[in-house]
Amino acid sequence: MRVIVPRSEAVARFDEHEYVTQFQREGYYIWNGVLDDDRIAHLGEEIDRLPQGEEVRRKRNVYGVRNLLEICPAVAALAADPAVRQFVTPILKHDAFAVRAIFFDKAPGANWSLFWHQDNVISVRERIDAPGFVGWSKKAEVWQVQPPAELLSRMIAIRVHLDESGPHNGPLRVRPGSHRCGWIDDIDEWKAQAPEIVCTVGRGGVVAMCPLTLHASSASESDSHRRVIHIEFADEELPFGLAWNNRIGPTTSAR
Ligand SMILES: O=C(O)CCC(=O)C(=O)O
Repeated sequence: MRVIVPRSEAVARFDEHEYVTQFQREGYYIWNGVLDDDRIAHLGEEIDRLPQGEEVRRKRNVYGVRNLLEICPAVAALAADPAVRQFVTPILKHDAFAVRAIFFDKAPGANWSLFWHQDNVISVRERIDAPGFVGWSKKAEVWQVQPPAELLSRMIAIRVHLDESGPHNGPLRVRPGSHRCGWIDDIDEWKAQAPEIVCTVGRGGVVAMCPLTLHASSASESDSHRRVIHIEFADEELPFGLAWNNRIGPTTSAR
């Protein structure tokens, strides 16, 4: 299988037109040098300080956190920061808002892999049975539901990398163009038709991705951490009286 590792974008200037064109065609975009070392260190410290709770999975270190927009003000501030929103508003409307954020790390003792999949759930404030919304579950006290694929196709996930993600610490891999095909049943067909892209990205870099883009990641072969803050954005209200669990726009605050 052909594996393409994209060139580092660190030195180039962010070009909004190029960004929108690639994102819409391929369903992902990689950009380095978004956050500086101080900001990354601050975010890392704030996540380490999170008190034990249902949302926080910890072994030696924190390795997974749910509901980050609610429990970590530094991440809520990041979601409203122009450095992150520059990847959101060219794709969504200017009043787009963050609806969910999670944190995950791959580290010795907390290593993991994920087979090819599309992200298929959103977090909502309360359960209201509605046509097209299926597979209800509650995680860390928050309702999760699978919406129609079209809704996810109009969302964007911004992954802020707190550590370098290289070929050996389980980088994200994507199948370009898969976000344009709704729910994908035949993953093997996609694997045959679209070569995977390995999303290597530096500390402080960002991967922007449509939730429907087919993605996967292998376990890390390295001892280094691979910390990511993953923030999802939308720009539309939910139908049938459903409400997003969070709604952090450029000027509003959490909940
Ligand atoms: O960051 C990764 O390695 C993959 C995460 C992922 O697939 C997901 O959050 O759905």
